Amino acid sequence: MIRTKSFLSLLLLTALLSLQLTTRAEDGYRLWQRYDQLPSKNHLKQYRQSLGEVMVQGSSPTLTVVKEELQTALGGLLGQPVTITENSRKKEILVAGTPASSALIKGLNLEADLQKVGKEGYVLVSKKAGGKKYTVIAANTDLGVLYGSFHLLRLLQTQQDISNLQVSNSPKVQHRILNHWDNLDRTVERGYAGFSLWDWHKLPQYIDQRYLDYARANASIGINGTVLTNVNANSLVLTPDYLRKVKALADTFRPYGIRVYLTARFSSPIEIGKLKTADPLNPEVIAWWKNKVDEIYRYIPDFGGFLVKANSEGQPGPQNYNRSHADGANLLAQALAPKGGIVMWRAFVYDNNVPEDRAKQAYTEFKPLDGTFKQNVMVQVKNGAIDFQPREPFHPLFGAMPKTPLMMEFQITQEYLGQGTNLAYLAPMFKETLAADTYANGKGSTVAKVIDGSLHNYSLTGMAGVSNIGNDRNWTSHPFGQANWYAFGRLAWDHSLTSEEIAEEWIKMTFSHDPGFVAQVKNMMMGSRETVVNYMTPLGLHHIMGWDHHYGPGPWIKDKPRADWTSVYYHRATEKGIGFDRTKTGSNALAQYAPDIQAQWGNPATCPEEFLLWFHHLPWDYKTKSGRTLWNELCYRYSGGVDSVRAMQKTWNTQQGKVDKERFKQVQMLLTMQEQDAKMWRDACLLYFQTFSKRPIPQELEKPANTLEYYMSLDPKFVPGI
Ligand code: GCV
Repeated sequence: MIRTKSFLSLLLLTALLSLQLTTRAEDGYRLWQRYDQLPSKNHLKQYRQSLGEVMVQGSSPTLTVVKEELQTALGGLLGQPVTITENSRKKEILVAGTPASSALIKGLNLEADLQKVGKEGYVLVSKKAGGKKYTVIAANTDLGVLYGSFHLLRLLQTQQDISNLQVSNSPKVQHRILNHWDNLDRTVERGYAGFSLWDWHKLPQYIDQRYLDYARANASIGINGTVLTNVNANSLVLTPDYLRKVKALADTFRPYGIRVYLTARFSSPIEIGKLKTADPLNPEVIAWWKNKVDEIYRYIPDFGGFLVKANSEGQPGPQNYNRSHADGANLLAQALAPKGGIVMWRAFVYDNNVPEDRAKQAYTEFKPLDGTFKQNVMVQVKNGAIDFQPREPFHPLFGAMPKTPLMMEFQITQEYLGQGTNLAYLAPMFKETLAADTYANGKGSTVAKVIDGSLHNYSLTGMAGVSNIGNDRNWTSHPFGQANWYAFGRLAWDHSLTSEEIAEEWIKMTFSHDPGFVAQVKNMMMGSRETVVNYMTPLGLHHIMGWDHHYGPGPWIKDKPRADWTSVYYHRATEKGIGFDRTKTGSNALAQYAPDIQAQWGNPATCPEEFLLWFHHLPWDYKTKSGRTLWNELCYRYSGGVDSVRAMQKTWNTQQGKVDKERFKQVQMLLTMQEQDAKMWRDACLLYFQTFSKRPIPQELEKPANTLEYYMSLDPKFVPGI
């Protein structure tokens, strides 16, 4: 009896111990690539039957990645070991490869399908041949096979039927690139998720596992390039010591199809080349860049090229020598062209000394240069004309450069949307810009068509996203920040995907398949960006955030060294009204848009309300669409923003038990912070604007918790990301 009892306790102890070992704390490191066993028995049955064995013929570094990923992922998702083989006797198998690497694929007659998908595309098909049933991942290149493998895994991770596959897929833009604003000392400008991933000190010898997982995650969403360094650039990265480190990263990323790019500081010939000038037309400067580029390619034969911020916010550039942006870009393009490299020249330029509305300056500068850039130059344009505000109308340059490939620059990191603490799902914001109609070639000339090259037949196309990734264990600080990295990659590959589909995929892969959870969390995500707009900058307000660190409200910011870095420059509130008049009676920035848009946006009655105060200065008693006065509407929008955060809190709280307790708690705490932030924005902005409007906050709305003086006295120290 005693023996049986102790045997049973031993059993219990062993069971508990093994449970403890297997239920490790969920830290978010695995992103959307969790690969835990799928919950649906029916799907498991189907997948186990058709994918139990994987046949990958041929070998290359990329095919090795394919084999490893399929083995790990299928093993996890199917909950059983999966064999990777070159030959199989099984009746149903998964086969992956190119006609060149695999005799089996070659024999399946997929040429016609493959012709349509180009270098990076792939087909996923179910095929019967020789008495066998194949699930096929076929592509023209090994990289296409990798992308196809990730597509198939996504279908499994979201539990789709794969019994009759007929997928043909290829990216809509060529260059899908993350921009890291990472400094060599590992701080990250506008980064809220810890320090830089790049451990320069330990490179090139030490290859952190993170680099590989970073590459896997990026490849899984189709990202094929990474700019490693900050656009506020340091020329040191172009010296041999650093190039050896860059080479180590490039070698690590290569099998995943990710090319490495660097930011080029325009004054590098002086700083590290000991020349007296960086004038782009000077023969010594031209020779210096050519030699530098040759040197880089000796380290990194597939180096992608340069991203450049010039003559903007203190960065040096061609204008220091009375040369144009085209002269500067072409200097680098000429050096890179023989090697196949590109230049991404940023259009984010504005000058405090130019007495023109900041919103107009990039267009004024670049429009006359259309058609003067070399063939391997893309001009990289932010989604809006100011600076990644929670909402901006699309940048007027998108309708104005038919002869110059324009590359989109989105900001994934939430510099102006609550940084690392606020939940804001950005796909709806990205989509809003992409769907905007420029009318460049008549109705239907969307920004998406400009970017994918179909409107103007660009030979180069691209989309960049300023990264939100750091060395925080979960990569993005806020667990929902991962969704923005994911959404950027998915949209860069295919801008026609909807925000809803992307959210749904991401939730299932990252959190849970529970239908109630998926529906509620998707709903919460879909409204989250609008919520942030409402409690920060409703009705077209913009650039009214805290000084320098940009966290929290600061509509009172004035009297700084640069007028265009203050808030009063943008909201222009007086006792009479509020808003920036950008119509004919004001700065006339509107004239940079097509006539159809001017007609619509130029009249407050037809201007979309979300851009009202972006384009118009209106009296406090102006009647808005709701029938309320402008002042009351502003109060309602700010209050509505806070209410929506509270609604998100409620939704999340009802999900307890449906996700692991670690991430549940993290999101819960962050939503508490977000509610406080939202209240602070509402109270500070309404109290400040009230000093001009001199009108009461409507009776029925919650009143500010503190005085304006209190909010103005807040001065948070050491906010990350500066
Ligand atoms: C990298 C804004 C940010 C800067 C950033 C700049 C840019 O001004 O606040 O931190 O600098 O945009 O995009 O170059």
